Amino acid sequence: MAEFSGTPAGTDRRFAVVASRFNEEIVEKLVDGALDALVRHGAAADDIDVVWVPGAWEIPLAARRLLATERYDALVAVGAVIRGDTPHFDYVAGEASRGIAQASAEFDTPIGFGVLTCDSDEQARARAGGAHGNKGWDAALAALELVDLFDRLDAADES
Ligand code: INI
Repeated sequence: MAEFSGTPAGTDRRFAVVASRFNEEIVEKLVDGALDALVRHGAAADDIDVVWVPGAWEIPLAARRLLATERYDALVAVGAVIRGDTPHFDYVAGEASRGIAQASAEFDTPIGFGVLTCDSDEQARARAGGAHGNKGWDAALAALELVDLFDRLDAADES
């Protein structure tokens, strides 16, 4: 039996953090968390790009653009969709998550999912460096782990 898992290792790998400006104060904290995770796990600052888009709706298209360049080993998507009084939330949150998953599958490249979908500002703050941690950090860690896991699977395939 062979067992595989990745360890978060960012050395000599290139990343982009795609961040949406809507609810910017919260998203900035997610970006900080993602960058911290990448750098602490060996990624060089010069190997990380941060790309801002207006809202979470725009993240999938920007992610596809970035992946099409083949410059990145993984992306980290961060944003904050917060429920309001209309069904708008459902469309933005649903399409952002679906689009990010599709881009990841189509380009066969990990995209850490750090887009908050919350009922309130309070819930979002708790997940952007508050009581529930930082989902930007978590998303970056997941992306780092998958990149390494796929490298190991490729190496096993070649041997
Ligand atoms: N975008 C977000 O990232 N978060 C939200 O909470 C949000 N709300 O609530 O409307 C939001 N809307 C903007 C959307 O992402 C697009 O930028 C906009 O519709 C223009 O295409």
